[in-house]
Amino acid sequence: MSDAPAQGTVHPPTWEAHLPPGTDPATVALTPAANLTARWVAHWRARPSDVFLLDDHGDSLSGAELDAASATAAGRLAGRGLRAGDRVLISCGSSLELAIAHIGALRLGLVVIPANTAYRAEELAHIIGDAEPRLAIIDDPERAGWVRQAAPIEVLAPELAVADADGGGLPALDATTLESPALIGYTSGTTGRPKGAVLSHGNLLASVEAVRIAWRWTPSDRLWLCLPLFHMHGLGVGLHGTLAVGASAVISARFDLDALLDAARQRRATMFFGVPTMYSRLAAADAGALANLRLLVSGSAPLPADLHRALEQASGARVLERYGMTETAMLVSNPFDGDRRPGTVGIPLPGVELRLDAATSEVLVKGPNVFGGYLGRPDANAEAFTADGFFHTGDVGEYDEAGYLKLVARMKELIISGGYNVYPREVEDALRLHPAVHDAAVVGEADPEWGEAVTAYCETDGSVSGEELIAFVGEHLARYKRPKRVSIVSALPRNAMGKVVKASLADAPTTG
Ligand code: MLC
Ligand code: AMP
Repeated sequence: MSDAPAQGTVHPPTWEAHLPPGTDPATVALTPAANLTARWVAHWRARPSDVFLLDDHGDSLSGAELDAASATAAGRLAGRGLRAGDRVLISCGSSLELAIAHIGALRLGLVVIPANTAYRAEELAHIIGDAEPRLAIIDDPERAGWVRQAAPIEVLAPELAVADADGGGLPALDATTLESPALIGYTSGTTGRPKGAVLSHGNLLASVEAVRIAWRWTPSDRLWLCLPLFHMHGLGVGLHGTLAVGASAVISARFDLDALLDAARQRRATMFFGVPTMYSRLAAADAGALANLRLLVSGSAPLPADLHRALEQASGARVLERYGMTETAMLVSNPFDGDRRPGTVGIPLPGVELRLDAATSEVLVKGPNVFGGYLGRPDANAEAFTADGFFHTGDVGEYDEAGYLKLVARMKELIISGGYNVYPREVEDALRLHPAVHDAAVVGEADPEWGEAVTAYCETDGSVSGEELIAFVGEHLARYKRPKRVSIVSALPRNAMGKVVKASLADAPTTG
């Protein structure tokens, strides 16, 4: 008999494996405050002169400053008539002003809809039509114009911490409950047009408490936070986690190797969270600089096992890979103590129950971090959960010989390029809008820099080039969704039903 347990008989480690030695699991409380912002504010008031947020330009905010500035921002929003439960769209590059605006909105009880700054008019209009925000905070005039075209709502710049005439007095702050919605993250989930995943204060607090415990994140840590603050990784883990721990973060507007080296050496950063594309660039440049950091976390896309090993060889650091989603925040992580296994995402985080569907091996999850459902989508919600309340992730998993989870495939049609999600359907639809395109099929092909590169195969009337089609897609969709490669083919491979066979696309004859 083989020593390796057969798939299905492995009993994977449960979340207790993440606890510091000697911790009684019964004492772990994942929602130790009335809501998310109450948890943050308690740290600022306990240590008012400590620095909590910094930026690349040398500016910083102490606890007392963050408390006052976010209250002023909340007052500005209240002065515009916004009340707890109202929705606000925020689409801004990273800055201290953005952080203050976001925190102020949440303290007022508003529901924040973060939107990628790369989105173009049509992508923003879909979100605005679906979520009906009452106000938008945008840092760019072109995007502000697109928002106003989509709906007659007020658009403010992120600099809200300046009281104005309609400041509106002091609203009630930090007064929501754990059940109150806090964030609506747009994602296409398994299929279709992007849907708004509604996450409550309790969901977000439980997730950051779980990683605080699992990663031994302490107030003396300083995160170099260059991930954008409009997706779960940078916002829900990086910023919210820093604030919940009472730690500090250097907010950086972009991923830049020199800035990371500077942060590690001069700004006393102890942690870095990145997507695999960032780690691959670091490995090619100066991975040795990572040696100064206490913890390196990778997520949002698979970290290739050989890149994991190359980083260890160059820096001595063993990257900790974890797995999460917009709908669930953080789910599974390699352990802080113990083996970090390349090619796996690890063990369920505190509070997370996980099982693999017996028929499909789809990863199914349940826990206080898992969202309640998509906004206004009873149809999608009925399909998203099992009868006993487990969420269908759309990821296919298996356990390795130590019981660590490996993600081996996706049931959902999704391309992950540099940590950003691209849905083949939306790129195909954009390509089909071009008058010379008869039909198009889009897939993700393996790519050393982006992990997966958006790749298009188009049947055309012969009057358009691949370059022109790439530019055309960029007029309709965020630029990172543009195909990196376009092949003009004489015919897309189809099955007997006339459906495109995506697995055979690479063999389709091209027309030059
Ligand atoms: C930028 N470009 C991309 C791209 N990012 N193309 C494909 N995929 C991407 N991810 C293109 C731009 O359109 C531009 O093209 C050119 O690259 C340079 O743009 P840039 O902005 O200067 O790029 P750069 O700063 O190098 O961006 C690379 C990156 C960025 C890796 C830093 O993509 C990034 O921040 N990724 C992180 C995404 C993220 O936060 N994901 C978390 C999702 S939450 P042109 O032609 O216009 O010049 C989630 C849950 C979980 O998944 O588990 O965490
Ligand atoms: P998003 O919808 O942007 O939240 O992306 C979530 C998806 O990213 C998950 O369903 C996974 O497919 C993928 N993902 C996140 N972390 C990892 C990881 N460490 N390895 C592989 N895929 C990941």
